[in-house]
Amino acid sequence: MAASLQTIHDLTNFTTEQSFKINSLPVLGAEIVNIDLGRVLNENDFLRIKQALLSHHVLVFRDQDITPEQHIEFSRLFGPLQIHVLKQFQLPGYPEVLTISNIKENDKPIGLGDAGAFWHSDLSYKEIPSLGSLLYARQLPAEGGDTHFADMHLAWQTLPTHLKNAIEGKQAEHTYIKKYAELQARSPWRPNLTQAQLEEVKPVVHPVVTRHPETGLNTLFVNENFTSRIIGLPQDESDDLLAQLFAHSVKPENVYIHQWQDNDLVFWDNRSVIHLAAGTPDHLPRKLYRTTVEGTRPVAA
Ligand SMILES: O=C(O)CCC(=O)C(=O)O
Repeated sequence: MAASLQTIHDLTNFTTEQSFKINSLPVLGAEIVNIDLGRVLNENDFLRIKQALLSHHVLVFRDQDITPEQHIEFSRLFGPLQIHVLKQFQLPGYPEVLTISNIKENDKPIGLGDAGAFWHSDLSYKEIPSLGSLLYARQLPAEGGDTHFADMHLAWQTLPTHLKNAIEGKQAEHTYIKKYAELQARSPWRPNLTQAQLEEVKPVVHPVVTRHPETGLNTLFVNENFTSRIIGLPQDESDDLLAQLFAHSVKPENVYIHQWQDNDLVFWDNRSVIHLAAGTPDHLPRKLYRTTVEGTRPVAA
């Protein structure tokens, strides 16, 4: 991961270890209890968290009481942070923090309320997609608002042979604007993208099957929100193949459903999972803050 161990060592050499527990969740993911992410982390604690992320792909830190500065500081231990193209939804004063919320103030949305309406891996539409995202619950609805996570290593492992053969050696285009018009039709408050924003999110091409840079595991690296076509196939064949890959990826046996608790901070590995915001009734306020850690250029398996 990007933060050098020396930096971590310098930061944490003299802090005491925290005695947190890591409990596996069903299908994928782990819950971490008895840790305070607001404290400077001891090097051993950092390494345990990093290893847990690689093993479980989704980490649920319970009962966090942290400031935006602490959220950013913890996130930065894993690499530089990426700034979302919709800058109007930054937490004021903190460009690294994207507000995800259905709340409106003076008739204006304070956050990206429909983020995650389609399955995706964050920033797969960038040349350098995200290593992971850290989403911190600040206000939760009484019902709804779950986030679903699908294991894309398992998706690859269980892919039928004819589909594995169909995608062997293939690359796919990812574009931020694939579903943008559809999202604008559902959420009329979604701003039109400026020319400068469009320049920031030009289509990119990534391998369909990638190798996780740290574990070496193969991953199916396509998602409904951003993957627009398989290079070299006619569009109808590509649409049909992608539809089969999307449907396979999110079979219930591949999916962990996170039901948020107050003050959860969830850290997921965008190289291992895709995720979906299952939806919140409009009248129930929901607000979360997200940081996004930069990864590396995806490499073919
Ligand atoms: O709000 C959620 O549950 C998930 C948001 C999401 O998909 C994202 O931040 O990429």
